[in-house]
This record gives sequence, structure tokens and C-alpha cells, in this order.
Amino acid sequence: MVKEVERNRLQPHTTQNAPVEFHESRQELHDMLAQMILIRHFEDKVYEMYTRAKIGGYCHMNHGEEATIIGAIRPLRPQDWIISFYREHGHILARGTEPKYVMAELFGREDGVARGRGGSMHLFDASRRFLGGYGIVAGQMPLAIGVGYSTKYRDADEVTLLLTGDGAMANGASHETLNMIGIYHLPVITLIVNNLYGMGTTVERSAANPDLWKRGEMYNMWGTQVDGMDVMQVRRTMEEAMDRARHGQPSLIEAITYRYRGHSVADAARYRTPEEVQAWRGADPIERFYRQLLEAEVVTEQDRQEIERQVDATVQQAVDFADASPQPDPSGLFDYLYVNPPPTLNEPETPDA
Ligand SMILES: Cc1ncc(C[n+]2csc(CCOP(=O)(O)OP(=O)(O)O)c2C)c(N)n1
Repeated sequence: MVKEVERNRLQPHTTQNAPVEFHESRQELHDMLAQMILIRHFEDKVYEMYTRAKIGGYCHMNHGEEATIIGAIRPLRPQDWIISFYREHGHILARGTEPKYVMAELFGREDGVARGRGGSMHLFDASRRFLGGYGIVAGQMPLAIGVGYSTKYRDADEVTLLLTGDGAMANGASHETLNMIGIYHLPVITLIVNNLYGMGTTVERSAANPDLWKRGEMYNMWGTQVDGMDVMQVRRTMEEAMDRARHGQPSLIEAITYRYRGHSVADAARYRTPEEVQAWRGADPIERFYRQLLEAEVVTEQDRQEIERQVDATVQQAVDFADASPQPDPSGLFDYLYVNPPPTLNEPETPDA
């Protein structure tokens, strides 16, 4: 019985042919498609650069999750905030940070968004109100309370998008965060990017009730589930959540999606079958959106070719820029710390007791 439930949950949703109503400009729809393709190609190149040892350390990629990213981030306004987790390359690109600065960070170079100190899991762009990038599962969650509280305290028109994985929802910090967001009615939208696995563990094994969106009710928020392979569905839901947030009601949205590759670059993902991966690739969010736009005569095949050409050039320029950027100078090892030099720097080592 349990096995049967699991197998059904591991199938893509089937809203494939649902009619789509666009009220965005042609330019906006074109840009959404272009950004989804940029994220896909950027991640392909990241994978290649990792295997060439240009990128080191942990590295988690967004292949397959592009609809959750673009659908959630495009509706945000410049004054809105984003807090993400370690699978965030696409999130910062969607926010408009130039790919070359992101790639330089992945290369660990001085021109990176965190000056080469952070790497893949710690991307940051304060100028775009993109507040990271955190390597500790659920470590990003409590920070959203502070950001949301600040907005409310200043009576400002801002919303915060808090991104999390499904596995992180089993962490105590997630419960405490959502509870406090609910208590204070903070303008925070929590988006669970449910790619069905936390490392090699399915949601069914980590969550007593795997319908994660239902927890919204417990925290006095609007909760809903969307097909995370359908960018317009994610976008419409996000727009509604933004409207609610601006009227003092937080939301918990669960977007069902899939990561095409393993948990990180180093994971061969032997815990899933090739058939399962193939089924999800068949529901590809970029191809679905492209078909919708073709049918609505918003883009042409030539437009797609031109987007692909431009994206490839941008990604290659990002690699060239990252490669030419200097390594951080060792003399700057303690720069950007709260205290520099660290008070313990010259203390003699404590002898063992
Ligand atoms: C507190 C903590 N526990 C464990 C880990 C190891 N770890 C890194 S990612 C991860 C899985 C999280 O999965 P999920 O939240 O679903 O996000 P996904 O990677 O699928 O996007 C784990 C257990 C960690 N980084 N931090």
C-alpha cells in the first residue's frame, strides 16, 4: 500500500493541456522564456566546469526546477526581498544578477557576488535584495522573520519570498519560523520547492503528512499546492500570494517539481529509476511554456533559436570572465568578518586538559 502511494506521487502532474490566459506583455513572456533557458544552460555549463575542476566544493543545481524559479521570482518588485537556500543559482539569476558575477563566485574568484568567499551555496546580492544562499538546511528560515518583521515595523510595501526545500520542512527551525510568521501576520510567502527528495529520501519518508501545503492552516496562512512544472500556474499563485501578503496574510505554497540531476554534482542518484526521471523530463517546464507561447503566437521558432544563441554567448562570456578574475588574495582572509582580526588569532593554543 505504501509503495503504491509513493509510486503515484513520483509521477508528474497532468495539467499539460490546461488553457492558458496571458495578461503579461509579449516582452515579459519572451523574457520569462529566455530566463528559463538561461538557467538551464548556465547549469549545464556549471556541471561541465565542475568536472573540469574549475568549480570546487558543494554544488547543487536547478535543472528541471526552472518554472518554480521564474514563476515565483518574476512577479517580485524591486522593493521585495528573497531569502533562498543552497540550490539557488537560478534564483539569483532570475533576480537579475549578471551571470558573470555568479559564475565568478562559483569559481571562487574575487569578482564573484561574495568576492569568492561563499561559493555555490552562499550567493548574495544586497543591491537586488537577494539575501542568500545558506548551506545549513533550514538555516535561512528564521531570517525571514526578521526581514518580514522589519517590513511590518516600518509599515513598508514590501513582501519577502522565502524559498525552502521539502526536506527542510522537517527541521524544527521551519516550524518555529512559520509559526512566528503566522503569529505576527508577516508579509512573507514561503515557497516549498518540492522536488520529491531530500538527498536520497522521499518526502513520504521524511514527512508524516507529505502534503506539505496543508501545514499552512496550522500556521494561520493561506496554503496551496501548484504544479511546479507549469510556470504560469506558479506565477498566478505567486501573484495571489503577493496580494494577500500586502494585506497582512502570509502564504505557504508547495510547488511540485523535480530535479533532473542528483542532489549535488557528486550524486549519481541511484535511488531513482531512469523511467521516473524520463517521465519528468517528458513534462519539461521549458518545453511546456515554449509550446504555450507558440500556440498563443507570442514567440516563433526563430525567436527560440535567437534566445538559445544569445544565452549560449552569455554563458560563455560568464565562464571567460570568471576564468580571468583573480583569486582572492590570502591577505584578505579575515575581511568581511564581524571582527577583524579575530581576537583569537594570536592566542597560544590551549594545551589539552
Ligand atoms: C542542518 C543540516 N542537516 C543536514 C544537512 C545535509 N543536507 C544538505 S541538503 C539536505 C537535503 C535537503 O533537502 P531539501 O530540503 O528537500 O532540498 P533539495 O536539496 O531537495 O533542494 C541535507 C540533509 C545540512 N546541510 N544541514
